[in-house]
Amino acid sequence: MIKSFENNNSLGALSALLSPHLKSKEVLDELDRFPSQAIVGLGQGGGRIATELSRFGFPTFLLNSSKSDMEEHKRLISEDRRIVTKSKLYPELEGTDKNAQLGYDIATENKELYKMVALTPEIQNAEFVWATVSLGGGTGNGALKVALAYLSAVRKKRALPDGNIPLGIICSLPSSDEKGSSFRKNALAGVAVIQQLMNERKIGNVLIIDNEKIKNYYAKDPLKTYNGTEIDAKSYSNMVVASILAEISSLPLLDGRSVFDKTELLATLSTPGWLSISKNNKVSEIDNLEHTIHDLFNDSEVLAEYELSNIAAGAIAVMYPSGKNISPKIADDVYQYTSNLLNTKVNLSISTNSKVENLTFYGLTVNHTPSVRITQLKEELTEWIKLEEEQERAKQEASSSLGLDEFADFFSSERKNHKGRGEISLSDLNELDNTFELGEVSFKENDSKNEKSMEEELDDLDI
Ligand SMILES: Nc1nc2c(ncn2[C@@H]2O[C@H](COP(=O)(O)OP(=O)(O)OP(=O)(O)O)[C@@H](O)[C@H]2O)c(=O)[nH]1
Ligand SMILES: [Mg+2]
Repeated sequence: MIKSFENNNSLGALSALLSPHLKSKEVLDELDRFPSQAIVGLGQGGGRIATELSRFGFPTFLLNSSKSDMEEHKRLISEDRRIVTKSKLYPELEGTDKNAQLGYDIATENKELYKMVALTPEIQNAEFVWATVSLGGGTGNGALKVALAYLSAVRKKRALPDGNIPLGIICSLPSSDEKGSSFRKNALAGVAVIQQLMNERKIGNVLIIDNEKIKNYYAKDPLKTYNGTEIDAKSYSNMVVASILAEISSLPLLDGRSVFDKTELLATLSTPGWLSISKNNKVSEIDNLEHTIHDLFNDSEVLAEYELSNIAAGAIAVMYPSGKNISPKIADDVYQYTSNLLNTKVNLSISTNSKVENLTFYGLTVNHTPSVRITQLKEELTEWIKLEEEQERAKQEASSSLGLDEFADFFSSERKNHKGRGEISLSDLNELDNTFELGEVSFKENDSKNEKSMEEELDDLDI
């Protein structure tokens, strides 16, 4: 079960970001109904996001090809849940240095570990499971396809009545000051994988953290912890995502004029699509409700920005400070304005709370199209490819001006044979048969690569 938001020593600096309503008696009394969630963190960024979420008491597993990346989380995540994915081909590598294709190969090599995590009781029994990943990198991004195939198969057993699967992804997108094409290629390839999983209804919501948006916002308003240390923008973004997720997860606990119940929240989170979360806690009086709702969805998105069109599902929550007068018409009005604006089915929560000082609004939309940052990333990628080609040309020119062309093939590229790194096998030698006409000599072929497939359901999956 979730730990109390009031007496939780693991929260650390995250505590400062949480909405005060999480520490209210209304919420604390109902904590046993808090939607149970489990987390699988892939790669370094994914591991950091996951660890931030683990502070609430959510069971959390980390998988990474770099052991040292995960060491930073040893105080919060036990060793048996920090799982190292090793590569036989590249035993010395820790991470992929932003090579998502290599990340995919390593994940495939380690698929038994991903199956093992998917089959843990924590993942099987949670009401919702999140996989977390940074799409700019190689290890986590490359692992997405493998991890999600198994997670989805397992979570399908807990599908909602409409068939949607309570499994989502939280992913970060690189910011504009991360240099080079590889971050962007990785990110766009990752988005393509995710979109396909959505189209196949293998996952529900995907929550994007736009590192560009967070960086710009954070530059204006950096956070200092109680002891005065500054927090870097990426750690801050992980805290923001953790706090907003806890806040929206608490909505079903709020009692009031209109209740967004747990089934509705899980149905929203399990709808395949890109989840946008908006928040406004600066309203002291409502003078123009329609305007406030418009601003909430258009200008108060917390983690990434979206075009407000093509929406699959929506929800709005309004929390009043206790003692504030609530107009009897409010539920009808909020419902009407929001469903007109979003043009889709809308869930509604209207409640009062003893700890909030201002009115607090939350808005959720599940969008068919991803964040507008994707279009920018595509443009940035085109520019980087052009720039890198120019750099390559300049490099060639510089080297040809040395006049050493006759040595160009001295270290021939044919020597670079990846397969050559492992031990030589009988089948490698058999390839030489034709060259030396040893055809009549027969060796018994025993190809260890053709292992018999295991019987478990997961083994039959085609990734
Ligand atoms: N939001 C967020 N983004 C992060 C964080 N750490 C790294 N990133 C982003 O993640 C990308 C780099 O990916 P990593 O997570 O370092 O990569 P990886 O999965 O470990 O894979 P390798 O490339 O093999 O190391 C960059 O775009 C970073 O901006 C984090 O804590 N939060
Ligand atoms: Mg790494």
